[in-house]
Amino acid sequence: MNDQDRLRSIVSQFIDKDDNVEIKPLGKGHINDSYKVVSNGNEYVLQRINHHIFQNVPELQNNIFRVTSHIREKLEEKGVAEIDSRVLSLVPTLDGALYYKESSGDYWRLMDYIKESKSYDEINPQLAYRAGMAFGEFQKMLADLPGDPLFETIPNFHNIEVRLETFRQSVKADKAGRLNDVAELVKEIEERAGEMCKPERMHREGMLPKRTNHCDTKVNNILFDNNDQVLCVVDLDTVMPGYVLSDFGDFIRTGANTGAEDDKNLDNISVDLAIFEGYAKGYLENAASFLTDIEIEHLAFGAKLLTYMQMVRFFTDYIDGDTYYKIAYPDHNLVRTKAQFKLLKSLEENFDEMQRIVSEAARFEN
Ligand code: GN1
Ligand code: MG
Repeated sequence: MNDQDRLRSIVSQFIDKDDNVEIKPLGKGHINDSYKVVSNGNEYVLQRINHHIFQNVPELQNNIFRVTSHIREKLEEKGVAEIDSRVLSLVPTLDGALYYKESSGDYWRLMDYIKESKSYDEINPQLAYRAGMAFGEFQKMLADLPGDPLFETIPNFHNIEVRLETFRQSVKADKAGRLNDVAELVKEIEERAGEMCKPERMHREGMLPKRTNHCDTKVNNILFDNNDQVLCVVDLDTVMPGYVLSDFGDFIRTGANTGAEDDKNLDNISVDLAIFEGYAKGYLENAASFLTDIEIEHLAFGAKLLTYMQMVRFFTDYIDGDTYYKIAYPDHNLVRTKAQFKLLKSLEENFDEMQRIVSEAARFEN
């Protein structure tokens, strides 16, 4: 069976068979494979879920179902128009399941495609403000999710202590024999390790709560409409308990970088403070009412932490021989590591100003 036939047969598990169905690759995710499907005038997103990374697909899909159903209810209560563009909808299989397991062992899911939507890899301060409002609202809507806490789809996903432990094991093993040329970067990581573990210490001391977080607040996980208004937040694989500073930080890491996540030209990379400010204002407009002072005081720190964490994660994958992230060329993970490090240094240089911006924005909201 060729690839198209295989994809068609998968799609036909979810919707009635259509000989004219169109299926094309979509998006830039580093983990799952996505396709756009057009059938009988309807548009969908088909995804192969990376089950090496998300090892419990039934629980993963159950999380997404709970989160999207809850958000849908909130939007209905508020009388929001065009709800289908404001929250993701899973399309079940014809048997009523939330995913399809192929005989090869691969897992697939289908969702409605959100019409007339677009995402950005680069934004301006106004869009950052709107994105901040959207992620603030997302956390707010999920604050009263009924039932058990969400399943941790990747255990310790944003736990930097655990990430550093894994990193140190990889350095020790040096499986791909790549360490010789990169010893300086190992040193840079270790020099900052104590500072970066602060949130985990604060959590143990009862000073920093966990809330329902998105945990992948990349700038391109927000969909905008043709008028550049936010439609909805997508990529819900990692919605789970976490520190709000993580969600804040991951947006800044991706949305307020003047360069690309994997920019080869390090001169392109620095923090854009106007975007930082736009996001902080939008986020606090919706979130200041439920955050503690300690959480607000650590939002800017979250930008440093998430950039550092991403550097550690890309670097670990480089040292391991590229087993986690999709790569486009052999030293892609090293290029990504260096790019994150450059951004981290810029965040360190601008940290006082970032703190000032956050406290100013919070004062305005209180
Ligand atoms: C991965 O697949 P994507 O692009 O949504 C990763 C994130 C990283 C990001 C780095 C499950 O996200 O945690 O921050 O790459 N997702 C997972 O760009 O590891
Ligand atoms: Mg993701």
